[in-house]
Amino acid sequence: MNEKRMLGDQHFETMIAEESICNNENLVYQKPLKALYDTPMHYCPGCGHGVVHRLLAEVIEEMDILSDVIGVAPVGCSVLAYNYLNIDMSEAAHGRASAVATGIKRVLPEKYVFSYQGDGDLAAIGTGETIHTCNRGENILMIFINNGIYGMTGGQMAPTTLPNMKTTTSPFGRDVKTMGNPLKITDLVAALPGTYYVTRQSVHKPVNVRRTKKAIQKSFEYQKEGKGTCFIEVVSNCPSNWKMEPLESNNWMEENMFPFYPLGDLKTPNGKENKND
Ligand SMILES: Cc1ncc(C[n+]2csc(CCOP(=O)(O)OP(=O)(O)O)c2C)c(N)n1
Ligand code: SF4
Ligand SMILES: [Mg+2]
Repeated sequence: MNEKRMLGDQHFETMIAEESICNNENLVYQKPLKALYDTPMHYCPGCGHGVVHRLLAEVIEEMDILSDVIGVAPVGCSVLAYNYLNIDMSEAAHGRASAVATGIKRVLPEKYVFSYQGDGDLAAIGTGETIHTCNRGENILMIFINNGIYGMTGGQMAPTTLPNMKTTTSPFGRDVKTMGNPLKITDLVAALPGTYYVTRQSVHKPVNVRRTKKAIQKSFEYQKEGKGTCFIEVVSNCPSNWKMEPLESNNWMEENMFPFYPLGDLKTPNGKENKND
């Protein structure tokens, strides 16, 4: 008996159907395998970090700048970004990614340079570096993943944690009277003269994925023109430390994070603020 037939008719038919659609003419989507290693990522299911890595890889491949781009990884859940992106990358001490990126860009101005940081990294320990990099207008792209929490270290309160949001260090919810107000650092950097393009996006739905990809692409183009600092905040989730299923975390993010951190452009070259629909 034919070996495939032994698998059962239904399974055999599925295999035949898959074979007939998996060809180049029907290809609509595939991994950007030049810029992204073909390896599983360590991120928790549903986490936004992996999507942003993939978008970076897609843009880098499509712009054909694989050998011309240098990334700086943070300390945080995305500390291993260099294990996933097949480009030149450097690690930075906690909070210092934009300072390291500044140094790289100044020594190698012809390269496309980006830093990649979480909210604890960029808006807590790295606040000084962030503000001064943006104020100096360093010609780099800064990517900021805001999940409102210290993900890697077990879910402590971050500067971006929402009022009343529970974390391991605010178990009864963030009390702004004693713990301070959440820091909207993207609004701050948008007000600085050195930033050229500042936007806040997300990657939880296809339309948002496309907008974030476009923002990355535009930022690299502006960098080529020497325009100054481009800053992309991605409002993201942390299903594990929010203690939610992935879908639930995305719904929670829409209901709670987006009203506080509205999506859209905060600073554009034509001077207009564009809020997402
Ligand atoms: C100087 C220093 N202080 C503290 C730490 C501990 N630490 C590692 S990651 C992290 C927070 C990461 O949170 P975030 O930047 O929001 O990234 P996420 O994991 O949420 O993506 C902290 C406090 C460290 N590694 N080095
Ligand atoms: S702990 Fe949170 S931020 Fe870190 S990989 Fe898991 S879901 Fe993502
Ligand atoms: Mg975080």
